[in-house]
Amino acid sequence: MISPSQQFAATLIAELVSRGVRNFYISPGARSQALAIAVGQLAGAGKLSLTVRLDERSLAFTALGRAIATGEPSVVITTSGTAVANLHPAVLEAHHSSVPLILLTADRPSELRGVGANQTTNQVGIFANCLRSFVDVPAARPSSIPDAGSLAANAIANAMGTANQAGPVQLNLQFVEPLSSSEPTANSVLSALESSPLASGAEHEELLEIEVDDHTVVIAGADAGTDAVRFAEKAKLPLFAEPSSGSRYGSSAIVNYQAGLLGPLAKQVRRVVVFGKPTLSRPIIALIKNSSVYVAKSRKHGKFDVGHNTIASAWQLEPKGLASSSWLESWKETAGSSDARSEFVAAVWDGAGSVPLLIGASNLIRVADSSVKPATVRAYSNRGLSGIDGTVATAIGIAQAGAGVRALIGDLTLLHDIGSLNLSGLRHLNVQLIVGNDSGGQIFRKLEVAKTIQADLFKQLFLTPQTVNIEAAASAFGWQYVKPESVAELSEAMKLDGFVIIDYQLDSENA
Ligand SMILES: Cc1ncc(C[n+]2csc(CCOP(=O)(O)OP(=O)(O)O)c2C)c(N)n1
Repeated sequence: MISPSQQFAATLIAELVSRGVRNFYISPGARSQALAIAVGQLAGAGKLSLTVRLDERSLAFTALGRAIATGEPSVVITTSGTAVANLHPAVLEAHHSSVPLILLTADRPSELRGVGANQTTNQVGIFANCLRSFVDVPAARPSSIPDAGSLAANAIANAMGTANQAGPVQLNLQFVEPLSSSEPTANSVLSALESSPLASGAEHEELLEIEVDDHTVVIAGADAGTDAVRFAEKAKLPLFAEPSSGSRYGSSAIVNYQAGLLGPLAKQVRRVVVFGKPTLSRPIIALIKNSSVYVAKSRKHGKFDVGHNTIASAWQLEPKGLASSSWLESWKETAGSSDARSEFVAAVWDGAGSVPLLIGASNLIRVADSSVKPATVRAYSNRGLSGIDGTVATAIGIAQAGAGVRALIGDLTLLHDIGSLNLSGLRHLNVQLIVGNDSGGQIFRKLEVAKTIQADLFKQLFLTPQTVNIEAAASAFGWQYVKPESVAELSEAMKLDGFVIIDYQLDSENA
């Protein structure tokens, strides 16, 4: 017997695959069983890459990491109810940093909403304004089967941003009994479809010339990429590039621009040209607010304008004029900062080689920002919302793209996503979690409140020190565990293969 549910699910998955989508992620559940059977069949035939994870929050962040590293949409499949809600953090991050995700959320038929049916909530609008597109798809029935081809084509186009910015899309798929059947197989449906390459995102020709002089600097925030480097080098301008900008290399990059901004040089800046999304330092935001601002629109982060003072923006910027070499040299005179933390971060950054580096959202990315040398490191960071959640899972997804990963994270960031250490359903990967372990959120020591409230209250409310036995956790989840005592031992540990936690002790009093 053929169930309409299976026929629809097999066709939808086959349509996505025939249009070049390869990376599928699923958590177990009953309502989504037809989709599970279809992806399982195509995975068995080598037509797609399938990852099964128990926890939907881990699942979605793993899918996000894969999509960040590949630029291709990841498909995330869940059952109904709270399973869907668990996708929310990753969906928000994908929305704010334009990562293509296609969510296939199984649901009960609409007539069961609001009447107390088991595992049934209103999944329509659950992600509110975070989606590029949403369709509440009625259940397939013998009399009517939804058009899977156009649903798949539109989902891919909207996720990839062929008309707009990339981001998450949701197909909320209602299913009625019988929820699955052995026929038709997704393989037989796929073999009858023509295959086409994945649609790519929109290309923008818009170009703007910006006059530059000895009062101009270039700021490269998250995902600024090579454009910022090209602009700065062509005009001989100082380049202030965050570690996850993809621009912290070349002859224009300034290591400790933050220190420079605290001195007299800052007063000479009148014009800034911004690429990507700068988020790491207050001096940079202050500089942007006090200058004439020109912005390169970013495929990932759109038009950055935190100071509401952008004079002009375009997709491509070209410098008009040239700064004198003394302007650039004067910025290079500020040395990078150096202490135990920056030595630790430098060892990870300098040893990155061709392995991608994911930097967690906390103190260590700021240490990197003020100290690491210009180098072509493939660095990533979830700067859409700068959450400390889902970082282990994001790292695993990046590793799945093929080149392994190292994640530089704080101890609370590890604990927040400890469930993602669960390796069941994952193949062998090279994933190193390099934990700067200073027992708590040392980033908060930089807040004004650290000086204004009692020390023990500050510790209880902000630092939130932890005493988890990370070695035992590593062993419970089947990860290797190493505890280097020096930077030299850390560099040795970074040569290990497989799933490894590197627990590096840092001072908890002097962050
Ligand atoms: C999901 C989420 N919750 C809370 C925060 C606020 N927050 C920012 S940094 C931080 C502490 C991070 O501590 P840790 O990972 O140990 O890094 P450290 O600052 O010590 O280097 C917290 C709770 C956040 N960014 N994301």
